[in-house]
Amino acid sequence: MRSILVTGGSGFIGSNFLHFVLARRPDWRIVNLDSLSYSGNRENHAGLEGDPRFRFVHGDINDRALVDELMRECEAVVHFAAESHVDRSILDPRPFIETNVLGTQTLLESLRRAGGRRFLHVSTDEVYGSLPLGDPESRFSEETPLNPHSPYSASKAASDMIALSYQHTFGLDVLVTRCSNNFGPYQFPEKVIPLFVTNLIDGEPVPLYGDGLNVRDWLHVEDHCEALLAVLERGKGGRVYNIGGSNERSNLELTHLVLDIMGRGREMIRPVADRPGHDRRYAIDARRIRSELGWAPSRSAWPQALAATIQWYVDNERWWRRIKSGEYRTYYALQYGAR
Ligand code: NAD
Ligand code: TDX
Repeated sequence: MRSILVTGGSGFIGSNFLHFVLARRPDWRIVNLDSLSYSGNRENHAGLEGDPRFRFVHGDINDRALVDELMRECEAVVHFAAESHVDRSILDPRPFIETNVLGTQTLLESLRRAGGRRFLHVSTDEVYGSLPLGDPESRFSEETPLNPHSPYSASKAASDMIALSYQHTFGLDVLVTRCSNNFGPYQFPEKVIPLFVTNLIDGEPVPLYGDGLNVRDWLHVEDHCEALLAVLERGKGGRVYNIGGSNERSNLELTHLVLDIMGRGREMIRPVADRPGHDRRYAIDARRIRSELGWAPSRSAWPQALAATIQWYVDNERWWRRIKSGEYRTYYALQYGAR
């Protein structure tokens, strides 16, 4: 039996990873350490709570004593825990430094003391910065220099480099993955797809930033989970792996598709002031993970995969309505009220 420590497993991608792995590796045990910040939700893994292979620990990755204790029990760490929303990092960068930078270093230090464990650091394409719209062939490779622009991506780039420095200096078995934008079930409804879908269910307009021409490369969360499992099991220590869907869409194209699938008209678009420092385009060159580990996305094709995700939010209204009725309202007023 393999024993894995997952951090941030109560969030969007982490909770999908728990379900994905326990369904495919019946002899694995997973401990999920999560502080249940605004985006962490125990309901995301309620179906696993009675499973003897799963344990939830409510705690912070900056709690060194707790981390040391959990580290002793496991053979590998998959590190998702983070402050993950660019817009929140513009409102208040501090928690991003505390969790993404200091929290990651706390885990690495504990790993260094324990020795002999694999550490998979889950990162993002945003660390590479932004690509121009006029050069559609340009992509981020693993050799592209890091050039982050938001407090969020700067904190993730810092944590990537600290993780790799522990590999280089102390010889730890560290891997870094950098993935493009994910979509799928259990995504916190302040990220663009669940925000737009749930607004439309409520008959509310969708706030589109700037000219809507910013491009993102959309990957289904289960394709991301499959890539992470491949890297965890077969990746080469010390390596960075890009993960992407080759599914580039402008925000305007995405918005039109969501409106069409939901049978709503273009009048539901509310153009709002742009995000400060808004990165123009992300696009991933995923040739390394394809050739070394044989991974390729199989669940991300649009419009079917987007329609299935929209249907999940239609079918799981209770899940998102509880979130949207809480602290979320204060955030929404602050973020969009005067825009
Ligand atoms: P999320 O915000 O949905 O989940 C983050 C989780 O981390 C939450 O459960 C939260 O409670 C937990 N957490 C936050 N601070 C913590 C702390 N100090 N201690 C313990 N737990 C803490 O985020 P997500 O979208 O699932 O992203 C997960 C990871 O994947 C992040 O590292 C993010 O940078 C990366 N990533 C996300 C995307 C994407 O499109 N969402 C793409 C590429 C990479
Ligand atoms: O209300 C909105 N209107 C809008 O036009 C929101 C919330 C977003 N947008 C635009 C901004 C982006 O160009 O949609 C695009 C996607 O925005 P987000 O969902 O906030 O994601 P993004 O900023 O691209 O970052 C996401 O992908 C990379 C995740 O949140 C990160 O954690 C991940 O690293």
